[in-house]
Amino acid sequence: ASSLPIYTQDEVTKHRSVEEGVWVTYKGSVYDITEFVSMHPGGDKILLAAGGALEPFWALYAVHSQDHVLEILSEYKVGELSAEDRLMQQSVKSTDPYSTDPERHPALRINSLKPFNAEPPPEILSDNYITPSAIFFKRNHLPVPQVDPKSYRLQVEGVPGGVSLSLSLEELKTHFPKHTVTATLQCAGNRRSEMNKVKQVKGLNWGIAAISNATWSGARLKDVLLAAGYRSEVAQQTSHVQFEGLDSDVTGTTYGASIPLNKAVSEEGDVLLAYQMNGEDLPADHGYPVRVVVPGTVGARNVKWLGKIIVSEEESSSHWQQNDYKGFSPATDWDTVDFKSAPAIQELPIQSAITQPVEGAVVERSAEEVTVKGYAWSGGGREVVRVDVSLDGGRTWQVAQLQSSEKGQVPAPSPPPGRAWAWKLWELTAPLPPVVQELEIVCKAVDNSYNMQPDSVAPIWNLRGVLSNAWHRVKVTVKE
Ligand code: HEM
Ligand code: MTE
Ligand code: MO
Repeated sequence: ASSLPIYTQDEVTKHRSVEEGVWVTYKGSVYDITEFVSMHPGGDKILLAAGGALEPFWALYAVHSQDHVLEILSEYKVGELSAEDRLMQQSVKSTDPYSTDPERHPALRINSLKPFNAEPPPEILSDNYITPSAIFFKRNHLPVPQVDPKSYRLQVEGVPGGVSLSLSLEELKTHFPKHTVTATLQCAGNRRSEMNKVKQVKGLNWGIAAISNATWSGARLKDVLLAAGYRSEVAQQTSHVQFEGLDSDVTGTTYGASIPLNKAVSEEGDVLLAYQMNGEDLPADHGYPVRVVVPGTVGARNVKWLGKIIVSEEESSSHWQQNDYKGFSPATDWDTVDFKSAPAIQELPIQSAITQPVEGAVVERSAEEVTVKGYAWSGGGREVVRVDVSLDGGRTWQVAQLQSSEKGQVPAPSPPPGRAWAWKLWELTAPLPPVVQELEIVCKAVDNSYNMQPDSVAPIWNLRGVLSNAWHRVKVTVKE
């Protein structure tokens, strides 16, 4: 039993500012966190909980479900909540904002449950040229919003000299030609775990599968902007197209991002307001009913659950456009970083990775051969033209076979120049090198601008762990 005083909820509620003191409750205890407010790593969002319970906020920001957070909290305990008020709290039990998230495929490897972030096992990834939606990597910053397709409206604003539009799902589907694009999406944080091994970075510890490939169908963004009165003579070519999602946090802040207007209106840009993925309605996790697909561009700009499109002279002011998804020097740390000093990531660099065999696998000497598989992709519509594979840590190389459609199907014709939006899967079957007990398998890809991957990760390390695209290395044992 604690000898600390007992407080009523009314007394706690009086402490909601730094001047009056900031009190909160957690599991029936009372905390005076006034001193901690200025030290909080999450900034002054902490004040949202002032005078009330932490639980609903911590349910939204799962970063708090760690022992070290509870240890910090325990230092500020000043009392217990009265039994009556405790009962009250239990009856209005915090509703979990993630309780309406959809069911997910059990094969996914979960990086974080709330919000939901998961990637498929790599060996499944390379089994399908078109990634089945159920195992397509999922990257959510917030709870999945529930959108009623009947009342859904897509707002379009800010077209210079044009008009605002408010389109129903039906109108988007019937007033604009349907266009289909096969495009690979990759998160800027794909392969972050390899950077983490060099030195700790901040972010989800993605393996090599925060990348997937799908066919997307919808209206061209260009056509919708034209319908809103877009004319190239009037538009500022330096403008941006901002996208707002319908997913939001407790403060009502929505997910947002932007792309350059040039990409949005380009005949060759293939930017879609997609309502279908792999021939079906978009799944809830991938943006139902409408998402932006910006081929060749980092995942973060492919805004899901799209609510609003705004043409503007400014980039999106969203946290994810301004203070995240940017690259820095290995010399930059959290004390010196100035997010304004770097451009937002748009097109991604050349990338490839080995999906089979996986690290630590055993190959039998008696098999005489080893088959290596993987994916390769480059941003900005640049086509992968070659993948080199080494079985001896990069001393000697062999050229892998590239696959640009589902196995057994007629190979897709080469994409028009600058519009290679989809990855290539690749494969190499080679004789096992004699004598060795271990293979260090390495891959590296080349795109049609002859961009190549850097050979190691340390020189491209950055504090946020983005743009991790060094040669991929996998060690396997050869069993005699
Ligand atoms: C992050 C403590 C209340 C929002 C953190 C972290 C700590 C912390 C230690 C860093 C965790 C890590 O990265 O390992 C606390 C304590 C609280 C509190 C002790 C109460 C006494 C809140 C509340 C909110 C909030 C009420 C929101 C309404 C956040 C956010 C971050 C964060 C958004 C992530 C910041 C980032 O990484 O960008 N908090 N927190 N916190 N907190 Fe809190
Ligand atoms: N759109 C909204 N509205 N909310 C989000 O959290 N995440 C972005 C992007 N679009 C996100 C979003 C990020 S960082 C990525 S990598 C892709 O969606 C992931 O798309 P996927 O979940 O369909 O794979
Ligand atoms: Mo992402």
